Amino acid sequence: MNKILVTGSLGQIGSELANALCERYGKGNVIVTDIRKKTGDDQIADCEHAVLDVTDPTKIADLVKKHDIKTIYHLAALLSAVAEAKPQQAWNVNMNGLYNVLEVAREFGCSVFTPSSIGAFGLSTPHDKTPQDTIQRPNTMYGVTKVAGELLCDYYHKRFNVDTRGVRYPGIISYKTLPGGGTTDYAVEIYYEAIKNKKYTCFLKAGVYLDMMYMPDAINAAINLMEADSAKLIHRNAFNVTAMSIDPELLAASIREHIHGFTIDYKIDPVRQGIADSWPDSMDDSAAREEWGWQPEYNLNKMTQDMLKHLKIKLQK
Ligand code: NAD
Ligand code: AKB
Repeated sequence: MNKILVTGSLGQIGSELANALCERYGKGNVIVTDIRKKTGDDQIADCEHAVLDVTDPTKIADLVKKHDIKTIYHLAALLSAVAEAKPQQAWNVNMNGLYNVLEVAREFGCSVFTPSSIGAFGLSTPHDKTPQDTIQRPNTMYGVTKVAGELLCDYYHKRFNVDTRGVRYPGIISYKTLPGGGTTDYAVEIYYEAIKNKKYTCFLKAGVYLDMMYMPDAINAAINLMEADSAKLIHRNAFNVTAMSIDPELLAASIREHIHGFTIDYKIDPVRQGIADSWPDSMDDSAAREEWGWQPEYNLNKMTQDMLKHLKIKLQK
């Protein structure tokens, strides 16, 4: 069995992906890493854990050599809102971190999964049914690093034959680990506040449609793409994938079906509103469906039922 390294594994996606990888491939075959040491509060798989800053190429190489790693799920990054607040650090972590991972992958023959994002698009991109191949001129540091990352991964595949793969994730909704500072975080916060206070003040406007996906689908997307037949992949590093296109009102309405009297009001954060306005309303993910059989399981209502069920247990309500 090839061994797997996960970077950024204490984050929203990493914490759940690490568990799924352990279940699928065995705990002994997964090494989880993050710049932070894990604490008792972290939802993280019971497998080997190491502290790893992805801006340190020597440490990445040491871990890959030590554990004979053959696959890297590279999740360490700063998300859109944090990246706008700290653009220099975002460039360093998102770009130099990725470059370091790709260089180690080239040297040691690893495959690499790297998520891109709806953030890789910009104002001049067609916003409805955003095509797989289209204009990408993002005006955020997060978006710049995501487009450059997609291109860098393509380059490492063509030039060095590194098996690089990736998806453009939409906003990911989950109940285990809180999101790390993105524009779509409202779609997670709203569930917590609905259970705790029966009301939520949203930082994005009503009517802002964005693609979203429930965590189990996001995890399946990563694993299924990495297991897909390489010969069938045309768009290796930047597959549009989506499960639903929703705005805060639609999300609130689906929660209201279960929590009667739930209300939403609005206090707009201009930075995150500006970012959301530049992103697609809905993506066309037909390339992912055709090339590796992408198919989400959760729509809005199925997700809301599951989120509320698990969060009520977590929040003891
Ligand atoms: P997150 O912010 O929840 O987690 C990122 C993790 O990276 C954190 O645990 C953090 O401690 C770690 N980290 C930060 N700097 C590091 C460094 N220098 N070295 C090592 N680790 C470092 O992010 P996430 O939501 O889990 O996102 C994972 C990936 O998926 C990112 O590339 C992100 O852009 C992408 N993505 C996420 C979403 C989403 O909605 N969550 C959507 C689209 C794309
Ligand atoms: C963010 O909002 O930054 C992320 C993303 C969609 O990339 N959730």
